[in-house]
Amino acid sequence: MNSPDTTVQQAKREHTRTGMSKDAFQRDLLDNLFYIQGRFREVATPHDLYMAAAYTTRDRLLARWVKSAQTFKATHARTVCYLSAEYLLGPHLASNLVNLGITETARAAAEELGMDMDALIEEEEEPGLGNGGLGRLAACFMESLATCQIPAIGYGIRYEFGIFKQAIEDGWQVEKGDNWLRNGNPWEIPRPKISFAVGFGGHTESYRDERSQVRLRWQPAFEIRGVAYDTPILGYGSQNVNLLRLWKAEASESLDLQAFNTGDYYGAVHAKIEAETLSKVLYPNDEPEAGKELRLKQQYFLVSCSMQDMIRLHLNTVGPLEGFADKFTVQLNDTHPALAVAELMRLLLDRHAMTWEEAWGITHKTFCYTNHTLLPEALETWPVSLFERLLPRHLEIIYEINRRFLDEVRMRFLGDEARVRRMSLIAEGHERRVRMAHLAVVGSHAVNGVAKLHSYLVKAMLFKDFAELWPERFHNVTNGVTPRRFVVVANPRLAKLITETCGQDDWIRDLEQLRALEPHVDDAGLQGRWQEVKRAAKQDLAQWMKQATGIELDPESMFDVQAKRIHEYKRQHLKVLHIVRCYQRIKQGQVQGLVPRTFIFGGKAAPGYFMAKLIIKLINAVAEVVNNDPQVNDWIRVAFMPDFNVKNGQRLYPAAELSEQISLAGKEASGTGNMKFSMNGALTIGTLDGANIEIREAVGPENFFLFGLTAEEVLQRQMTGYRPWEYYQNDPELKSDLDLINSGLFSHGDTQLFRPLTDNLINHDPFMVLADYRAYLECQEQVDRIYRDPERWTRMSILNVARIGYFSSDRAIREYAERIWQVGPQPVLDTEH
Ligand code: T68
Repeated sequence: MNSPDTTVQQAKREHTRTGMSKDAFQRDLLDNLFYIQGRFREVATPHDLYMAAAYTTRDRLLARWVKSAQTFKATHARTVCYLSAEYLLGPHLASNLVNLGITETARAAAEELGMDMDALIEEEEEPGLGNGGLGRLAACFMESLATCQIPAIGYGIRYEFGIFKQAIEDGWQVEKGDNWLRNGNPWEIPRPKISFAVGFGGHTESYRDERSQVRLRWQPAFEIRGVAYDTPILGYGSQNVNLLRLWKAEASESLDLQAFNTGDYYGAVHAKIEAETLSKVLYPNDEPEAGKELRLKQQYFLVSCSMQDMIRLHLNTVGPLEGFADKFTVQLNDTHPALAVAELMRLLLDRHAMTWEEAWGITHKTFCYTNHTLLPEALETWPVSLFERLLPRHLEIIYEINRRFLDEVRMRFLGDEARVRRMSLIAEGHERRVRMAHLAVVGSHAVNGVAKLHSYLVKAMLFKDFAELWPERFHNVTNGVTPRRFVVVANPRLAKLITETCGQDDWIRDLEQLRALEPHVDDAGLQGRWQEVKRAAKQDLAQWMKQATGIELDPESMFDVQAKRIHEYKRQHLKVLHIVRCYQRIKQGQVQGLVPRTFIFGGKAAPGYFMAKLIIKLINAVAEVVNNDPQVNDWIRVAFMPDFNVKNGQRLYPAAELSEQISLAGKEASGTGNMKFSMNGALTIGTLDGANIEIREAVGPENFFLFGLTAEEVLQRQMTGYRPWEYYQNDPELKSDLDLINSGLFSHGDTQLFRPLTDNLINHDPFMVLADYRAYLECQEQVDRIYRDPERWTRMSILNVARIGYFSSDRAIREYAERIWQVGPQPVLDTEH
């Protein structure tokens, strides 16, 4: 037992690790440098200093974390479980300092020690455990859940390699491995004791239980283990800390023991390596699905560990599982974790001996599903044969869910067998496949899209049959992004200006308060400072770009940015056609009305997506010619920012003046970059797609550059037959732009290089680039006209920010909480201070 003395000492010591003063932070920084990194100031590397700063910050949030856990346990709080194969977190240090409210303290503490906090922040290698919007949304939601004081656990996979790093070599994308854990991860806490066995393969068998009932069970051929790694997620302006629990795959101990004991040393090591490959690497999206057995294994691994963990927590805190759906609500982030429906059924039926009706009642009350895409090629299906081999018990359960479900369909729609076939969880064909989206819809009590138009199309097209059967199940929750990371962390100058103008910083947790900017919109003082803030951000970006790519940006020119994954539906090539048009006009001396512009692109292409990679090459090819031609150089420049990730995004959003949101209407589910740019004062040029529509309504149509076909017009054109070659033949400028690309001018004389792209545009053009070309150019002329009037532009920019409050992820989370999850805030009290 501790003597009273040591307890007192311990308390003191704890206090030193949580103290929010500059002195405490400083002392602990040096302490951590010494005791964790084993270094002293004089020999510490920048990475040592970053680690010390990270641990010092982590110490300060652990107390809140423990208190949160205690509060949630004591109050039996209803908990949101977010199930997602991806979390695109971005660097932790700066954002945790902001959410702890100690950015300035930490900065001052470091400065006195001769350290530059910005340099330490730069040192952090971000966890890129996601592809793009979907993974970043999950990260924004975790932060907003904590800010809104809603108890939540995010479940995911601890990929050893996140999204690849992108280098540009000779204009082409080259993928490099993302070994983000190489130097250690100070933000996670391993929980070796929280681990679960996950089975694969084998067969199912029936047996009689103690009441002589015939039951089924699964005898897997092999098992691996999932071990929990926990990362605390801080809220802003609240004491609440939520948990991100990521699973790492390891060899099961029994397997270890067996193999080692029987003397098969190499066999045991091999099995270990094999097991660990399961959480090795994040799959890039958009690739053909064939043969991705490992991906299905990953999905099941995530789902099985997470559902077992929830059941463990429930049994430990609440007790009998009947009340499971009152304790937990589980959000499926797209269909990647949809297997959770079958896994919870299996656990309740086979392990906890429930009847089908009991188990289904709970399962159905537990799950909700968010859809993120309408693109047919992105809808997941898995071959039945693969299921049979890997997850035989789950296939049986899915068949039984389907049998009961289709009976319901038949009763409702007598004799409509076509409908039954369309709705079935199994697609019949030469290869039978499981439709994961149907499993998610049938297994959930709420289904939502991520912007108004998208949710409408989900109901009217994608899940039309389901919406006719269960209209009350379908919802819309328009996406949002966290202003902490995307304004306060990314753009501190703007944050400061907003706070000074509004007279308070409450806008950071209640983004609607940005409206307080509106009365000042015509204030010349504000306008001037607003322009200075943008100018400074442009200079920062120019400096970074010069050092990273050698390209010199002109901060005097308009920064026109398109940053997002490279995909044909997002139409980066439409932007390129605009650049080629500008180039030709300048070469022909038609510069009247033209405004100097810097075109900046950022984004990764899936490694197997040829056309997307060719678009990157085209951008860089055009950049090379444009940037090296003194005749056009003063007017336009083109830069491709390599390795667009969260960190680089934070450099881009503050510097952008024009945000390109130019997807073909009806294809972008929501978009979230559109919100990040607008929050940082960029004006949007965009189509009526995804959340663009709602952004335009919010900021006012007069403050948004609209062009292009509507989703409805797109459908009409497709039905009546779209003939892109007619545009090519009838629009001489369009023809000349495409011909110039094919002339070899941008490809050192190679007239074939870009043919796959131009031929596809002229002959097929599935995303109607040619149909929107003319409207886009005209709209860009309008952009130029307004940019030449800085006062007017600045006014529009301020209004964009003042009216963007709706697009905070806090608002989105409150909508989920009220309409979908039925959970309320559970404040964690600050008892210490
Ligand atoms: C995005 N989807 C939507 N998918 O495209 C975007 N896909 O409109 C929306 O704003 C965002 O989700 C958030 O709702 C994705 O990002 C993927 O990354 C993905 C990953 C794996 C497989 C399929």
